[in-house]
Amino acid sequence: MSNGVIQSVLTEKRVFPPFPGLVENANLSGMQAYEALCEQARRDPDAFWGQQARELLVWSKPFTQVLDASQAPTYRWFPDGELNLSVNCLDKHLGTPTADKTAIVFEADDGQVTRVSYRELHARVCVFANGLASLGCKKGDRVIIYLPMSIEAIVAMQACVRLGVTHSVVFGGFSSKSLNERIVDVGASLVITADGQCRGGRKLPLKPAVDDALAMGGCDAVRKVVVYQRTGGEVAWNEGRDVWLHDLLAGQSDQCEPVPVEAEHPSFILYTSGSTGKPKGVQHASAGFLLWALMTTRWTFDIKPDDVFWCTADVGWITGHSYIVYGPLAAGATQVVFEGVPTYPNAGRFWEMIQRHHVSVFYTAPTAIRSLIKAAESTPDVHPRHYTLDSLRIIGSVGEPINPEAWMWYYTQVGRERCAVVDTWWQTETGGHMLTPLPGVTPMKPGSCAMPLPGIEAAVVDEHGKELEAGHGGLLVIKRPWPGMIRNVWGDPERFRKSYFPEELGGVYLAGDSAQKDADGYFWIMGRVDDVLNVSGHRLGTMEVESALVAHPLVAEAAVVGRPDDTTGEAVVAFVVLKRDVPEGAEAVELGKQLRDWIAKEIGPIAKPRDIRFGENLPKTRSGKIMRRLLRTVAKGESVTQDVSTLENPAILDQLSKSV
Ligand code: 6R9
Repeated sequence: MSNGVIQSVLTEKRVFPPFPGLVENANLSGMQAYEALCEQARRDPDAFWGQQARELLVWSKPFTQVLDASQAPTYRWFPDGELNLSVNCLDKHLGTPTADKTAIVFEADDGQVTRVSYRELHARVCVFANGLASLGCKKGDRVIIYLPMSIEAIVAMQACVRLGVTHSVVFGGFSSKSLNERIVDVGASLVITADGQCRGGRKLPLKPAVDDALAMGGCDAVRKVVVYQRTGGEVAWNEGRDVWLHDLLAGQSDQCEPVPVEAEHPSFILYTSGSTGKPKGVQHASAGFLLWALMTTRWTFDIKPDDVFWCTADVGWITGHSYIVYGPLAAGATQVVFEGVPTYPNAGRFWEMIQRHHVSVFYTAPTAIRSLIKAAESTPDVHPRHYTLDSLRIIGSVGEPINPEAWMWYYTQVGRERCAVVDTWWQTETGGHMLTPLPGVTPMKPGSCAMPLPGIEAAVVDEHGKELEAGHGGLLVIKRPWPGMIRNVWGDPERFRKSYFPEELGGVYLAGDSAQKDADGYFWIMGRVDDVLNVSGHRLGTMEVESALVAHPLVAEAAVVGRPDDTTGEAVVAFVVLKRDVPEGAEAVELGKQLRDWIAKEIGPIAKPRDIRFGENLPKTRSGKIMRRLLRTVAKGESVTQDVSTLENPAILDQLSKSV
């Protein structure tokens, strides 16, 4: 994957100018306006961010200082201001025409559609917040949300921030073990979950994972488990601890006084993989996060009152936080929220939904695009050409590099050569888009995420922090703080500093991606520089998978690497040494299956290795370091041409080249 992208920097010559119709009416219109804004932000950052924060956010106590850098790299934005995020997403629309506009068009897995206006959503959030308050939830508490895609999930998150409660959403695909670790790490006092979820025509249980997670220990702070009834399936019930959501909400008032919080109050903690075995709890602030989510929603998606926006992400990921729960609501947009999967009842589901709901701004991931390309090739009936996609004007991509071929298909087959393609580069830690083309500004190059947004100073540097010239690959860094940035790794300020502001780079934010700039100033992302894989747009630490593997009673040692994959970007390949002889034939297949299921249980199904290779050892240097570079070559099925003279045990490579 990353190789494909590097290649494309050298060969990709196509440039598509922005469409005059989009430029004319854009919220940020024309290259000149963009450059002027960039210049303004560079010249006087405080004035720039201060003005945005005053104009775009509603404050209960106005701030007098824009940036406090005295404790850098812990930057504090608008530190003496106070506000409430749910007021900024909901109450602020109540006295305006937006109040009766549709906020959410929810389409369930089975196709059933529910619409909620801003006024109704506000009432539902108040009822939910009152329910949480009746269970003793208050400002400063942490609540875990483990829910399927639903209106309830959005309401639950908004209800938390209404009370000043810090939410931590755990994606429904994570295992009970992962859930337990997050509950323990945040010190949650409450868990909100559902009996189950509906995906691809099936009903899958969810609550048993919560029951298991709580039984694993360390969760003594959890007083209650609130359960949303979605599937109506049987659930085990813990009297005194478990509460049905409908019982909790019955009779609650639809008015709830919002709790003002300091600008820097942690709005949420979201876990993401890093280069060690333990995921990092990325802590975001309140004001700065919302400001950046809103600014980027307006710029990148060019949201207008009559747009219908659809971001296909799950609220369990940062994309769902910034571009479902916060940005679009603060912008007063109408948005589609989808419960199901892109391939059910068939792989035309996305196109059919765009047609049905007249979606004008669509935002999805390259992995989805690539799998729908494949589907359209094998089953021509689900090709986007069979659907009316005239409503589209902007189509976006996020999560991993989009290869130029997939970009071209998206642009021609979905966008019909009249939509802006916004390839947005950003991270859980950045809170919102950082590098992206803008629909009314930027000529598009397939495979490039173009240029930084105004206020963002991005650069490519070497390992000493020296800025590199165009055409040279290096580390992607952000040179100045911005309001949406990560504030801390929850409970671990040391890790925060070390991971993101390493001393040798001189105080800039280290993204962990490699990139290069071309002669026109366009950025091309080449992939991660750390031991983080990107599988279907999901971050996965190789160490995380390795720790899980060696936790299995039969496993002595394991090394995990990524292999480029046409559909998922990267696939997990695990090299495993057992505490017994190397298995062969049917036994190896059976053990491989056991280990895959084990990983699904330890981390979640997304982390399951595609390929497991057994060997009696791993290739190691004489000093005992595992040679991952060689394993990556072996994983690709290529023959090893690298120098293996430092290898303790070269013969092992042959053994490991055979898949089971
Ligand atoms: C939003 C999100 C972040 C990592 C990031 C990078 C990769 C995301 C990308 C992209 C190339 C893009 N990434 N968007 N790479 N082009 N447009 O995905 O957050 O889950 O934290 O992942 O994803 O490697 O560092 P997160």
